[in-house]
Amino acid sequence: MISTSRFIEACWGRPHDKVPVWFMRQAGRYQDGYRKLRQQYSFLEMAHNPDICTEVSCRPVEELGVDAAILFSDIMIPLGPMGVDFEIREHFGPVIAHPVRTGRDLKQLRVLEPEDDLPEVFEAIEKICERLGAIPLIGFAGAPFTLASYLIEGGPSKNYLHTKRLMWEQPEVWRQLMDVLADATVRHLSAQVRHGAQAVQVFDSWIGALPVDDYRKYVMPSMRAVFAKLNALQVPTIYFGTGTASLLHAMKETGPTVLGVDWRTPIRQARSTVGSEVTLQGNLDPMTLVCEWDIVKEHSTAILQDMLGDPAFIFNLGHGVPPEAHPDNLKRLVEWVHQFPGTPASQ
Ligand code: 1CP
Repeated sequence: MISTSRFIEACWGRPHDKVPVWFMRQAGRYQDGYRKLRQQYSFLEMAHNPDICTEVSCRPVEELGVDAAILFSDIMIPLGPMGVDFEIREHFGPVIAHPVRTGRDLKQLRVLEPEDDLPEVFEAIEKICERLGAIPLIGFAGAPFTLASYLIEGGPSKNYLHTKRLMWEQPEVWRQLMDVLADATVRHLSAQVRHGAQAVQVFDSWIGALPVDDYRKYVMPSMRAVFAKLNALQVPTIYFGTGTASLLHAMKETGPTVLGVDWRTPIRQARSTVGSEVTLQGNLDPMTLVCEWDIVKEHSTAILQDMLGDPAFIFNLGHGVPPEAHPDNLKRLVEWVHQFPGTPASQ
């Protein structure tokens, strides 16, 4: 398929008209429409209902004019059919009934069969793609480390005590867990691509908890395997994490098409760290969105100027849209980003 999307072109570092933009967590509680739906349904009810999922995934494209949609789902969703009993608690996050801490716990996880286990997700993807027309849909999944951190800790964590303990004290169990989760990530994303997703993002949100030597030893092998398999699908692959200043080079070595950068690392510094062969995505501080427009403009302009003329750049936030963000700021930001050319005028 020949794509004319500026988002896809920028993923491949090819010329395009304007700087593409989308926002992590662009569907969510900052939107009136989302809040209204959430009064009627739980998060999981919404994510498992193809019509609601389609509506919530498409609205940001229609309301904000972003260049890509992201599937409304969660990194935890594939873990349900793999045998993990969890809930999503409001204002908190995922809570796992029986955390995975031993080789025996691990044996209870079963292989994900995406289309059999989660048919509603793939029905939603087909509906979203039909409604979006030329705007691409980004599929996503959690990365093995970040999924493992929820499974092992039993929920959100600050210090990743149990995760690091298992990783260091039971390296063989850790390796098996990484393999099981990497396999699920690849299966889930491959199925999303089969049903129409035109790019995939792997969220390793909490990978910044690791120093680079541990990343290389305990995580990198599984990430290399993930991207080797995903890249064979011939859609752009995006790898995102937070707190990654010292990890960016190693993350790049795992082979994604695009590297997501959080707001703590200046984007020009990220570029000089990783070289020119990978597209960068980022990295406005999400907290600017709760401020007056001038603040959003000032911070976004600095990023856009740093990346001016770089065809391998996608504008995004450094992490997800906060629930307190002003929707107007997001709308104006899309218009502002679109005033910047995607490649130098001379090309
Ligand atoms: O645009 C979108 O909203 C896309 C949908 C999306 C995505 C990409 C959701 C909906 N979750 C995710 C991925 C996700 N889930 C990540 C990676 C991205 C990131 O770092 O933000 C992570 C870490 C989770 C786990 C999770 N699920 C959390 C974070 C908890 C923690 O450890 O701090 C939370 C709060 C959830 C629930 C959730 N997922 C999504 C939404 C809109 C919500 C809130 C549910 C609600 O409405 O109450």
